[in-house]
Amino acid sequence: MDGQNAQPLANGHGPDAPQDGVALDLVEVLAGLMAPQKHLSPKYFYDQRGSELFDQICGLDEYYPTRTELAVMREHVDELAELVGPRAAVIEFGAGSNTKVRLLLDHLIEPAAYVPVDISADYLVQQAEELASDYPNVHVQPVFADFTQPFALPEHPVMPDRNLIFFPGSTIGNFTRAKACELLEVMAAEAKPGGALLIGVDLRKDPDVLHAAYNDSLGITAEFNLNVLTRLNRELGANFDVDLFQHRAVYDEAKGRIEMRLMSTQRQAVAIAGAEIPFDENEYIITEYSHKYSIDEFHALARRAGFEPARSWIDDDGLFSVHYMSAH
Ligand code: AVI
Repeated sequence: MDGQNAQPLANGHGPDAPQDGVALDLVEVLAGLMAPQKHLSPKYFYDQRGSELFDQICGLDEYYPTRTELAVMREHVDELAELVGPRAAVIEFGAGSNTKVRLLLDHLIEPAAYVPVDISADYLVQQAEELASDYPNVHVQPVFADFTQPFALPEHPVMPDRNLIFFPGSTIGNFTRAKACELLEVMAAEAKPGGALLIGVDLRKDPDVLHAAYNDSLGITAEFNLNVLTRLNRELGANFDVDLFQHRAVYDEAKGRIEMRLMSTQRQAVAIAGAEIPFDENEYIITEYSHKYSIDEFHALARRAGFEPARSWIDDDGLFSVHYMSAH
């Protein structure tokens, strides 16, 4: 791509990419709200306000993952660059924080290409334009696709020596363990034999630390969670009274996961697209899982999906892990 003209390659999706994160799917939303355990997909958090709130979460003292992952990457990036070798194509699943990919592009040996893959075209294009002008020797080619399904990779002017799949932020934790395995299988296929994966994974830890990270004292995570109801009102004409729901984040130690919930403070009914959704007092919608792994657990999962763990780095407090794995 030439600096100013970042045109994402579409991969089986229509030309009208959602401008505001992933578009709400009414059928999916209703099915989730009518299920015995009400649920909504976490992909719906990220409208413009939700993305702003998530950025604020990443800067909170209590929310350790973002800064810890970056610190671990910074500490080991030279060793990582050696392992990756020259002329890699970095394929990022989800167009995330520029800081992390810049760290990679600054330290890898002659990186050949950068391919951010996302379903939200506005972030993709903006991020790609900035990177293309700052890294003129790197072929930046965004791909507009749902990365949970196999997608076609673009050609590059310089043939990369290997694909490096990059999936930071412990976003893998937002998938159930079974879905995480399927996603890792897609990654192994996209990496191709000889390729590799660099992935950030949040670790199991003291439940109090997790509780604080997902129930922050400033209430930003609460606002982030409740914002999805405001979005349903605005975009689907629902009539949620947001004041009658409360944010709860609960750690289930046996399952190794945070459950983000929106709890109804009273018995009530909510109307959405002609349907009526009844709530009992204290009944809740699950809006997100955030799974936590031990190193061994994550290695076993990745092996099942077709990766061989090569290096795992963690911070001194054992909060967060970054793994480099080869695809076979
Ligand atoms: C994006 N994802 C990895 C975050 C997490 O920690 O699971 C989303 C989040 N939810 C609440 N706080 C942050």
